[in-house]
Amino acid sequence: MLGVAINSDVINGTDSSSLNLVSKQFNQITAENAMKPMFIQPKEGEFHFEMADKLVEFGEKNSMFIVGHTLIWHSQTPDWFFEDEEGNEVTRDILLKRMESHISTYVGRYKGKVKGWDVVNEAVSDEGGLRKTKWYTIIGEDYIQKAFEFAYEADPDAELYYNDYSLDKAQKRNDVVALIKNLQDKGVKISAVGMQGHYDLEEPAIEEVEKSILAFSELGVKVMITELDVSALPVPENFRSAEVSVSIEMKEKLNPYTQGLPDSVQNTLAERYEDLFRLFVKHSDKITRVTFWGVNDKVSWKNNFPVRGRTDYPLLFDRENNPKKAFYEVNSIVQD
Ligand code: 9MR
Repeated sequence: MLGVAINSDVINGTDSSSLNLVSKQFNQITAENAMKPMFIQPKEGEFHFEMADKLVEFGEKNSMFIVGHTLIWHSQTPDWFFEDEEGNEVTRDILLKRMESHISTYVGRYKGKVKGWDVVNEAVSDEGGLRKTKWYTIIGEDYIQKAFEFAYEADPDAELYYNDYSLDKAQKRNDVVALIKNLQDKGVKISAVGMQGHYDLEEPAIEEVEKSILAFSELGVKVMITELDVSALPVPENFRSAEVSVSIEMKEKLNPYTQGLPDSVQNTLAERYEDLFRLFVKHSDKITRVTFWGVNDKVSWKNNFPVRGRTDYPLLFDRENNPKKAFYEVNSIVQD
């Protein structure tokens, strides 16, 4: 399966060119933002399903595999989950009830329609061990297990995923292997690990991505590349995960292609995509899908991360939705 994350303009149909392209080129969709907790349940008990309904309707109409992103995450989750009316932290029991209610209402609504869920997103910290999110500090480390159990109860047939970035790094890879084993030991259903795949022209090394594909699939779960993009821009020094602020002078150096991508870099990008897809095809018995994080270069989040306001070229389609060299490269590999 080849998938893509779509933003609200695509879901609404206001970006009809992208909508059209998505229906022709992809057979799986994920909402880039619209199905995150802050949009689904901005206030306790107030569910907003309009956008998710539209996405599901579009996906079903086009026979696409629909993925729900995401149920439990530290980001884009409203504070009310964790606080009482006075703003004090709630107890474990209350937070578990809120988690259950969010998951059962949401997953229950799309039972049989949303075929796979990013149940827990980015629970492992870059420094090692579990990230100390509010979910973790209030509920305890079994919050992950609980989230998977609630999702399973709401739709036993849905695929249930753990999704994270930098999974090519040895420490995170090992932490996620331990996390999955732990869930499996407890009898929790987990179908696949999502390796997000926010890459650049140099990192990560293909061998490191391969090690992770092998390590996860050895656990008996499937692997998915869930948020693929390849930044064509210089990476700020000592940055690879957090947002950085830079001086104006520095920003010019870090934003060299405002007038268009030189052919040489276009070729390098296509080669990088070629290397990645050769790896994915080599392991097609383990990898169930590859999903791009955005339809085209114009709407990619990479234009604003890790430095705001740059002109990046991370996807297969350019700012006018025309296929780039990387598109033809990927296409020829997946068609083979
Ligand atoms: O692409 C999304 C961007 O529009 C949002 O501003 C951002 C907010 O955190 O989330 C982006 O998507 C993220 C995804 O949901 C989870 N993995 C990392 C993605 C890039 O930040």
